[in-house]
Order: sequence, then C-alpha cells, then structure tokens
Amino acid sequence: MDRFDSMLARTIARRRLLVGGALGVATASAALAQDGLVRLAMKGGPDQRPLSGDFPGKGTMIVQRNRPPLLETPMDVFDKNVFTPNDRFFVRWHWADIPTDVDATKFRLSVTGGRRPLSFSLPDLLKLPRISYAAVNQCSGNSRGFFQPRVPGAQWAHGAMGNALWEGVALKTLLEAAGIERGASAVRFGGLDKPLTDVDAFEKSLALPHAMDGEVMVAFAMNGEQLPLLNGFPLRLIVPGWYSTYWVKALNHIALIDGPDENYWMAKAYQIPATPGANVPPGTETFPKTPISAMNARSWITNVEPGARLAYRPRLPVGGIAMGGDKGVKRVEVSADGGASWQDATLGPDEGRYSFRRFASALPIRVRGPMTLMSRCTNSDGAVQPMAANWNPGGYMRNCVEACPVMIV
Ligand SMILES: Nc1nc2c(c(=O)[nH]1)N[C@H]1C(S)=C(S)[C@@H](COP(=O)(O)O)O[C@H]1N2
Ligand SMILES: [Mo]
Repeated sequence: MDRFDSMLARTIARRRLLVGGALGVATASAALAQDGLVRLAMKGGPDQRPLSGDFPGKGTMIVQRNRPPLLETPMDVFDKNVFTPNDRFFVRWHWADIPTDVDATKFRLSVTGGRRPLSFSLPDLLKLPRISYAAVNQCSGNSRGFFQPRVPGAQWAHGAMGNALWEGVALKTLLEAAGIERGASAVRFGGLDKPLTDVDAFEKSLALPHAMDGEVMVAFAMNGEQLPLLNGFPLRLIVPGWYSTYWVKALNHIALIDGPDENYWMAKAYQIPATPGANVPPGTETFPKTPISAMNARSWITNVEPGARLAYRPRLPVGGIAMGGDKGVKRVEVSADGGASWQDATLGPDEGRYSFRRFASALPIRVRGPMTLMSRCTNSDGAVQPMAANWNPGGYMRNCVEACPVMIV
C-alpha cells in the first residue's frame, strides 16, 4: 500500500467525523477551555486574546471568535518549521452553519455546467492523477489589526496564514472530464457550509484560463494527512499564490458558468482599490475597485518577539520566514537600526515559489538600549516590501516591512 492508499483507507474508515467541544451546540463561549492569554501589540486594538486547545483537530490557538470559529496561529509556531502543522493551522469560516459531521463514504463532489454533469466520490478522486506542491494559505485580511487608522473586520495579527504541502487532483483534470462548452468563461466553487439566513452562500469563482492552468488543485491532503475538519475536510480548492478567500473549503460543488459571477462574495466582498499596493489615503471610501487576487511579498522575524528584552551579545541571531506572494523569494535582508542599514540573510531550502522560505542571519549589536529589528523580502519578480504600510477600508494586502522593537540589556 502506498501512502495515498493508506490515507484513503483511513479516510474511509473514519466514516463520520463527530465533533463536540468548542463546536458543539451546547457550548457557549463561556464553556471554552482557556489555556492562557496572548499579548497583542495593536495600537488602539485588543491588548490580549484567549488561547484555547478546545477545537477539534487543533492544538493551542488564538481565539478571535468561536461560532463559526476564527482561530489564529501563534507566531512562535512559524519559528519551528517552514511548514505549519495541521493542528496549528489557522481557521476562518464566514457562515455559522459549518460541517461538523461529514460522512466520507456518502460525500460527492459535483461538477456541472459542462457537457456531462459529473459526481465524484472520494475513491473516484483518489484514482485520478495527482499533483503536489507547497503553498502559503493567507487570509486577505491577515495583519488587519495593525491598520492605522483602524478598519473593521477580523482583527488578525500576523497569524492568519500557514504553509502546507498540498496533494490532490488538478482542477483541469476534472473540468476536462466534464467537457468544457464553448462560451464557458469562469468556474464557480462552493462548499458544505451554509448561511443561517437568506443570503448568498460563500462561493467564489476563477476565470476559466486560471482554473485550467494545471496548478489550481482540488486537495484531499495537507502535509501528508487528510484535511482537518476545520480546514475543509474532505476537499478544498488550492489557488497557489492567491489569497485564501478563493481556497474554498469542504468543496462539494464546482460549476462552469458563462458570464461574470454576480454572487455577493465575488461582486461586492473582497474588493480592493485598483491602485498600486491596494493603497488609498486613509479615510477614502470611493475609488475604482477590483476583486482581490495575487498575494505580495512579506517576511517576519519569528525568533524574537516584539517588545522582548534581550541580553547583550555582539551578534544577535535573527531568523524568520518570508514569502514571495505569487513568486519565489529571491532575497531577504535584515536590519537592527529600523531600516537605516541592511544586510543579506542566508536563505533556507527552496520549497517552491508558493512556499514560505526560512531565513537566518546575525546582526552586529554595538550598544545596549532600544533597537528596531526588521526583515525585508524581495521576490523573484524584483518586488520589494515597502517601508510604509498601505491602507484601504477592507484592511487587505498589508505587506510593509514589519518593525520588531526590542530592548538590549
Ligand atoms: N467553504 C468555505 N471556504 C472558505 C471560507 C468559507 O467561509 N467557507 N473562507 C475562506 C477564507 S476568507 C479563508 S481566510 C480561508 C481560511 O482557510 P483555513 O480555515 O483553512 O485556514 O478559507 C476560505 N475558504
Ligand atoms: Mo480570509
């Protein structure tokens, strides 16, 4: 048995995923087991948030909300490995009626709008040719809590992201099997979750050429395991290089469509200013808009916490993770003086253009006192993280150089 077949066996054996705990109906937020608090350095924002290990398939996570769950990955997790473990991977759902019980033997993925309507069981999908690559899943509003002036929406710090090795079937394979009619222009995706009221279900779409690029994937595995229930068991869409609003979870219907998608989630939500860096002067409300799409270059120092007091040493080791957005990471520089001077960091192994990449360096420290550490990524397209933060009312696409103030004692 190869490892996929054994995964299939396990997936099917685990026929029903019954969950209680923090997702159970009887569980109010008061009943959530709290495993401490995390401090947040958001100006004008929450000072701290509860940590909990009470969610199915999840270790200790930062709890933003519990119905539906909005769980953030603590920063120290990113310091340990270039891949984010499944049980520490962030969680975000829009509508409250999320799948808490999926029968893997009855589950079907439908593909409609082509020449023939298709319906795939999980064993059907596991027989098809597979693809695999590493890719960062990042919420469009990751780091929104740091926007100044502040904007509404989930007040994420930097942990609404994660990197995993995804495995599944190329979307192209499924669309070709369905037979693409002339006139089809886009592909729409939806999952098992539902709104509680009469509003549009969470559905997203991609232009047909993008959907057919051979990279967009219907994934059944994440880091060599089946997907955690909260990350979309049994299937999710992977759109490498693009923000995770397109990475539809618990994916159970795919439709070829022949016109623009007027669904709320495509036509109204997740719109960014059509300006460089999605940047408009703070307070601007009217501007030309476009749906959010590709990610941009970012980096974070992960071995030092902002606000840390560090014992003096002549060379301070700094390390962290970088991402190129929809391109690879070409270069990471680090600074100990708030960006006045920079030195090149050493890059870790290249896990592919859509993956996180680790970096490490040692910064010379001359005097004790306050100091601002920074890292700056350049992607393979030559795009460099800007020093100044962008602003837009949705709190999207932050990618400025992040400051990590420390005190050397
Ligand atoms: N079915 C479904 N898929 C979804 C969503 C959702 O609400 N429903 N939210 C999207 C958004 S906005 C994000 S940030 C990611 C979060 O993925 P994760 O929970 O696996 O980290 O799921 C995306 N896919
Ligand atoms: Mo998101």
